[in-house]
Amino acid sequence: MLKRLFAAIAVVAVGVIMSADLAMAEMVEMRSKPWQMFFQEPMSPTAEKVYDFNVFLLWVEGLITIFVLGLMAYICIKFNAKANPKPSKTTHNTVLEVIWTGLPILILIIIAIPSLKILYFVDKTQDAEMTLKVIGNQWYWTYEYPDHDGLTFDSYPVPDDELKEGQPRLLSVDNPVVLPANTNIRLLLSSNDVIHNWAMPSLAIKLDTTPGRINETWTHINKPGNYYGMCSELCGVNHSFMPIHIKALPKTEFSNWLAKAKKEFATNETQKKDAPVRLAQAATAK
Ligand SMILES: [Cu+2]
Repeated sequence: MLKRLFAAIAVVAVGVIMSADLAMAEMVEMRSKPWQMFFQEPMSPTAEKVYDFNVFLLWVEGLITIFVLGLMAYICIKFNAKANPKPSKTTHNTVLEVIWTGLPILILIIIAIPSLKILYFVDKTQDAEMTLKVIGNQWYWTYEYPDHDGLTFDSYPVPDDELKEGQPRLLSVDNPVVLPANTNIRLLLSSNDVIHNWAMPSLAIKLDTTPGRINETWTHINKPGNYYGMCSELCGVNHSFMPIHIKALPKTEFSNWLAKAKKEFATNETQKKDAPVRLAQAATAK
């Protein structure tokens, strides 16, 4: 009897550990890795298109480079002074000139068509299920959820000496912006002071936040996880201390978070308002 009970407890324990493991495994972590040479894995429909377009461009560039290199090698060998002591005096060749003008135009058109297609795709919000407002400040981000009782909070970087286990340096923030995965999200970007840029490589978002105007784009995060990015417009002394951390949760967990966040940020006094000051001191002390 006791043996059976122990066995049952063991099975349950293993199950709990495995399910916790699974839950952990389901959260992807998107940021650049040491010695990474290529794009981060694309995690939104936009990022997939941008990734594929980049691969296509690399092929075009590669072929052009090989072609030009081949031509130069051919000329160097065939027409050097030794091999070709009596140079030709030819100055014009209509067919050649039409080809070397027409071919680059054709290549540019071939590149422009898919490029414009992606630009329109990125610009148009497809049946947005929710809206997130991103506001740049010197030097932190403010996030607003206009569809959810105007929930709003600030997101400050975590100073080096306060980093917890597993938090990446210069990418971690006190309040990550939490978003639902697999949801069409309209993004409205603006700024309170100078031009910042809200950039998230794995979602292929990189858009200026400009004071006095609203820039719009959208995203659809394919998988729950932690997504890291940073301000990508030189915006002042603490420009490099404006990380962006998106925590993408499954939809049900997102609504749980919303309920909690509405209470937590109701007074909005939990903010560490002195974080930027401490960062500024650290920056000038170095
Ligand atoms: Cu900035």
